[in-house]
Amino acid sequence: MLIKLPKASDCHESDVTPESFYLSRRSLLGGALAGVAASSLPRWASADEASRYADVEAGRAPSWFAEKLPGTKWQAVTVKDEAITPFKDATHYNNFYEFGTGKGDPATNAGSLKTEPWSVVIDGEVAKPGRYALEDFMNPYQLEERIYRLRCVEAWSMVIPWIGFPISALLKQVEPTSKAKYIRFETLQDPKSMPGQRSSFGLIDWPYIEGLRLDEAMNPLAILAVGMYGRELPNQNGAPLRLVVPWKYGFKSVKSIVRISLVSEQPKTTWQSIAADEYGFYANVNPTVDHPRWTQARERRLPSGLFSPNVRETQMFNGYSDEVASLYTDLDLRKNY
Ligand SMILES: Nc1nc2c(c(=O)[nH]1)N[C@H]1C(S)=C(S)[C@@H](COP(=O)(O)O)O[C@H]1N2
Ligand SMILES: [Mo]
Repeated sequence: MLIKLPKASDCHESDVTPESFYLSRRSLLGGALAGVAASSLPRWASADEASRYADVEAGRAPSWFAEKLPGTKWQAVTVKDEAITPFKDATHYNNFYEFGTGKGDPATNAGSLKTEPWSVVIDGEVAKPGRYALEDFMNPYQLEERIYRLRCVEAWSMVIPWIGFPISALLKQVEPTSKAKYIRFETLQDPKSMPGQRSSFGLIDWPYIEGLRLDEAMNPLAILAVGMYGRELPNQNGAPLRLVVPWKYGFKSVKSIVRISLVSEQPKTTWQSIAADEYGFYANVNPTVDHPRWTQARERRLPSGLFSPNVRETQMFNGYSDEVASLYTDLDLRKNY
């Protein structure tokens, strides 16, 4: 069992957070910051949250987020015995082609993304369609911290402490009709703020589209995230709202979502449209089915350098078999990659 569903008795932050990335609340409040005027603290919801992870750059949280954050169910799901990737790596080694194809481009360019105000459209096969301001959209949900592995199809991986809520809770709110079989997610399309969408060499037909089967979306591990490392999402990580499905390759986890549609047919996803023989709809992490250009048997766990590549074996469903394998018993995973 690699996921620890915590009982109060066995939930220790040190289980998932290596010493170097963890400052105890007591040492922070009693030590370095004691006597510092509250107004000079970074804009955290509270000093408590600032102490969860070290070296986290403070952002400008929207007020709805700051108000919700203290009620977060911390470490609702964790990864045992694996270090959390430093914030710096998780925010400076990104794929977000709307801001360029280089790994550093999103960190450099995503400042132009305007995340407030933000609205989300819910449409298609639902009893309650609508367009919601993000703060209203988020109103029904309690935030949970979910510490998940993220495995990119390019064979690198990280461990990221997301903050979000299960998609199953959203589906309960919007009430899919009996015709709804899939859920489709659409990223913002705004060439003015997204330089990658202005590029004339682009092979991508914007906006970026992803999708899940409805039963996959209902799985308790599938979340919509609004934060990470105890703060709101940085723009380069898909602010203000993104999908996180940890048993699938990273490209399924679509960023900066503006539209969520319940549909009866399997949506055509961005990467399928680019190269259907390389990127399938399911995209479950699978060490036994190689990508044409790279093996999926192993991965580089970031931070990874020339002299310490930090290579590890890739696990079936990225280590989440116990939770998700039952979704695929009727599927040939070689054909449905
Ligand atoms: N809209 C959009 N979403 C996207 C991408 C993208 O280019 N555009 N890249 C995907 C890929 S390939 C990966 S690996 C993850 C990376 O998420 P991270 O940068 O937060 O680690 O985002 C995914 N979501
Ligand atoms: Mo990826």
